Amino acid sequence: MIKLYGVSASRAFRCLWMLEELGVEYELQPTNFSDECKTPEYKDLNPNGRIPTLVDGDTVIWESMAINLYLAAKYDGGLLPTSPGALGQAYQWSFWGMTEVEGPLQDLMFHRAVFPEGQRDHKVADTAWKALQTPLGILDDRLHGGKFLAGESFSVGDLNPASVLSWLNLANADLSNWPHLSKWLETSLGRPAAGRARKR
Ligand SMILES: N[C@@H](CCC(=O)N[C@@H](CS)C(=O)NCC(=O)O)C(=O)O
Repeated sequence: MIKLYGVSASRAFRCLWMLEELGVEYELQPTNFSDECKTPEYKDLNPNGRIPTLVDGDTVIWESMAINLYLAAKYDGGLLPTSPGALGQAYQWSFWGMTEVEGPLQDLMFHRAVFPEGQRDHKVADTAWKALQTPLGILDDRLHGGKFLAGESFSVGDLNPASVLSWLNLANADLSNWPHLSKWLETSLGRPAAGRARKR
């Protein structure tokens, strides 16, 4: 059976969401991000010592976006775009989420909401919020012309970036400047599979 190592309050949420969308049988192997992912046994699977990691038979994959692209390709849930152009866009928005958004968004989330007040650096949060203006505007513009990012229906090309952008909610970010993004994010995160993943 497919095994996912991680906890839902982590980047493993992204893969739990995908597994729940696909409706495949899987086991969540609870693994925290402080010590349980640093053991030699775990590092045999993922030498980075980070969660999530997916084990599917002989296949071991780490990196949350890669896990989701693999799952969408292997299991038929209609979540992998079929045309090469739309597939390319699914990769594009997945990599964009990781390279253009995740870093500053993590800073924003930690320094605005997650860290206890005494450990927050408001300058870091302000710099991160400034850095996010351009990518968030780009996504909003893209969604002005359509509901989905890769093809004509919800796909891994939406799930991957939406799972990264879900941190905007944890950071209590005001999205009123980007109504198309805001609607897409709300609709994506409102999918029943995302709700089930949050409860794992
Ligand atoms: N790029 C990786 C990042 C994985 C990652 O940083 N996971 C965090 C938990 S959300 C972790 O394991 N942190 C432990 C550490 O960095 O020591 C992915 O998307 O899978």
